[in-house]
Amino acid sequence: MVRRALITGATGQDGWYLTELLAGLRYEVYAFVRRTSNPSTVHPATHAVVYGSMESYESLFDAVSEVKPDEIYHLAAQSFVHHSFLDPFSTFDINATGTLRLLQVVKRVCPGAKLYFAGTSEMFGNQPAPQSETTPFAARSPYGASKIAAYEHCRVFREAFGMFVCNGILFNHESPRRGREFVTRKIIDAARERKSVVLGNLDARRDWGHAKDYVHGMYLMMQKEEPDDYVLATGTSYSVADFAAAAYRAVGLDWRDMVNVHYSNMRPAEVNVLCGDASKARIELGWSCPNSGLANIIEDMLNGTS
Ligand code: F7E
Repeated sequence: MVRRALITGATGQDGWYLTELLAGLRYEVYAFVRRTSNPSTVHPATHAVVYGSMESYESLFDAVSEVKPDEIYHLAAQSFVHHSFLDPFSTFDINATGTLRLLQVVKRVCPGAKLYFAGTSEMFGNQPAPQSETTPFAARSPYGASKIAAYEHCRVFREAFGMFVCNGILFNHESPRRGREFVTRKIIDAARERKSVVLGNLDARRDWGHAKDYVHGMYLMMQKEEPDDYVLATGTSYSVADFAAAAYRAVGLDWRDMVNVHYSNMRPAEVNVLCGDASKARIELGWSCPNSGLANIIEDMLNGTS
């Protein structure tokens, strides 16, 4: 029997690598995308595109009814933290209410399907590192708050209705397909062109992994008999300044000559240090992150090889 996977947010970085992985495992992959999406961002291994948006219950209902997926990977989100301060309403509608719409559709149409929810380390806010599945949430942005609301609904549907819903709590993960608004891509694009870059907070520390490793973790979570929550992280954090220094060094430049700071890139509230403990995923899923060293991520992003 061919397994069918439906991916919301299929046009993003993770959707690309997940489609590649699942199609390679002989899944029929269905991409749930907005009509306004650029067709070139849909992976060519996609079996079919179904149009809709997280804001529309009806479009979700139609998509899930048509595809009847075995596995649903719910990656769609307004994922840019900075933007969430400027537009908290659409962030909440897409990320929190959108997830609730999907949960309700799955409950009605195919309650036996497995569902993966893309939770995030932003839910931890400034809780002391290392953060794990037992660390309490304390969001610092409308984005983080919207993801906590979605996460809680996933947990409630799992407990109340016995649905198979996994929550991945993923720390930052990057690749050549990372969106241009995120700091790693911004630095890499500038370094590749040997140009200077204007950034915000250089002291923030992030636990950066490679998206390829993280989509594999999503898949592993969905192969378990019982749904659960898992942190995916490398366990090492670097500052934004560290990342800039390493990226410019890789092209033979000194970051101190190339990086300027402007307050417009600062956030009203910052998450200072994210560094995850992924022991549970390593032990229970056999997950590892071989592509995730900082040097490898920078090389891969500079060369745009994958
Ligand atoms: O910022 C600082 C910024 O926008 C990283 C999303 O995938 O990962 C991502 O969220 C850090 C922050 O990612 C600039 O203040 C300095 O401390 O690349 P970012 P993020 O906010 O960590 C989590 C896990 C998600 O779930 C999100 O969806 O870098 N920073 N200067 C800057 N950030 C940006 N974007 N631009 C700057 O100029």
